[in-house]
Amino acid sequence: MLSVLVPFVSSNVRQGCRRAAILHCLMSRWTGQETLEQDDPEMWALIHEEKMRQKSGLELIASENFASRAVLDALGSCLNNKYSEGYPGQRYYGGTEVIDKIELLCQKRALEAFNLTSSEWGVNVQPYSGSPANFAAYSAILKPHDRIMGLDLPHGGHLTHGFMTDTKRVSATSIFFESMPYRLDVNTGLIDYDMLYKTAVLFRPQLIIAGTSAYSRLLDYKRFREICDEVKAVLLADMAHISGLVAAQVIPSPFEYADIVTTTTHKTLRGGRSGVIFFRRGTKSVDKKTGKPIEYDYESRINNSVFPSLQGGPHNHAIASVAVALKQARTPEFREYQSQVLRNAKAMAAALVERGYALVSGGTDTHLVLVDLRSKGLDGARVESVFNACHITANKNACPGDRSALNPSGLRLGAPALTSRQFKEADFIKVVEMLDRGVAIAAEAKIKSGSKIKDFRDLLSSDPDIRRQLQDLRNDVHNFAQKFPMPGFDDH
Ligand code: DSN
Repeated sequence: MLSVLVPFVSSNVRQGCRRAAILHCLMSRWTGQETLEQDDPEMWALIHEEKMRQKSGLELIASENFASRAVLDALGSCLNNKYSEGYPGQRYYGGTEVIDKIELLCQKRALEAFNLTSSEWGVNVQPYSGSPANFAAYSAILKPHDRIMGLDLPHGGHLTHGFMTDTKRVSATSIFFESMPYRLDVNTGLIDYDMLYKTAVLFRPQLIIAGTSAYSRLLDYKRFREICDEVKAVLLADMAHISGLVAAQVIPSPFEYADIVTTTTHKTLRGGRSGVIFFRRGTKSVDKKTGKPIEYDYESRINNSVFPSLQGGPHNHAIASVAVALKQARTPEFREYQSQVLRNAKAMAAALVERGYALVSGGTDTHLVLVDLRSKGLDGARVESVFNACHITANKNACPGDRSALNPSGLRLGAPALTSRQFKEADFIKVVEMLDRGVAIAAEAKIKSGSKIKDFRDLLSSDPDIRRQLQDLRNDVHNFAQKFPMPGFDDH
């Protein structure tokens, strides 16, 4: 039919017209109603591949989870289309009536999920994730070069808590503020609060962060508060890893003691990827001389810090997905899920100890365990590589005493994601059996490959016997994992 349209023109022009006509024809057929599979089969195939990876593997990354279909529906909704810089009632864009309702609903649910009253706490639900939330909170209440203290990254802290090495200020937190870490007592694997106190008295920080990324024990928020009061520091609790456990009230809450609380929303809380900042509001204290109330002044500072200081348009689809997760967080099913996360983590810890593994702090009170592989003559990087080859996903992690973050001794294992797939204690014991097989393969491969990690990785794909063992374990992992349902997926 196209050739009928251009029968009398020269060959070059005819070819050009033909191309344009085909293009036009293709473009005019595109309506925006095409499915992803029709519109972009390449991307569809990659997403499908990732979906199969998630379903057929064992997901043990402590900071990951499987969001519900409702959360994914909100994330993939038309809210992605809307700009709404500003806050409810004060936007820089038109057409934000519905967005205002969504953000206010998310704020209300955030307070309800943690049993907070709006007279004592306010909340900002716009941070794009946990790192921006932390930086927004710091820059709201600190001046450049003010002093902060956070748990050192190799001891279980987070990059944004001020990480720096001997030679480099790695995190922006350590570039823009002066950072002094506190650490674990290496003998117990527990936070050394006495040393934190002594250092804080000398360093006089304006802010102390109570938060962790790879610490399996409960935080003593009361002790943090006492230290902060002693040195007149603000106490910021970063509950990113544990916010689902806190919402379910299965571990202690930081809200009784903290001034500011930040969190991501996609870890134990199981929402979309986003961040939240809670801040105290109302009366802080009474002036002893004048008897007048002294009010908290965090609200406008934090709101201004998030927008317009650091961010532009809020991710409304993410905010809606967080609101959905916060509604779920008030259900009995969610509380039962979080209790099961704790039971599963404990079962995993006990099974590991039974098989002779050393755990930092000896066990767990939370959703994760930190395995110190030094007693097995191994390291996190080698074991992580073997696990990857068998579709067991976990991450290498520094242990107290480690010198290298790229080749650390530890392995962090978390229970939240598999618990969302209905794994129970007995299933985690089976998981540990498979982890142990992986570690045995890593030990054998290390003996065969020598001291270089590159040789170790090469050997995993070149040594026939190791390859066979990896294949056997991978098959067992697949057969086991596929039996369990996947929240949010069509084909379970
Ligand atoms: N990257 C996250 C974690 O794995 O702990 C923290 O942001």
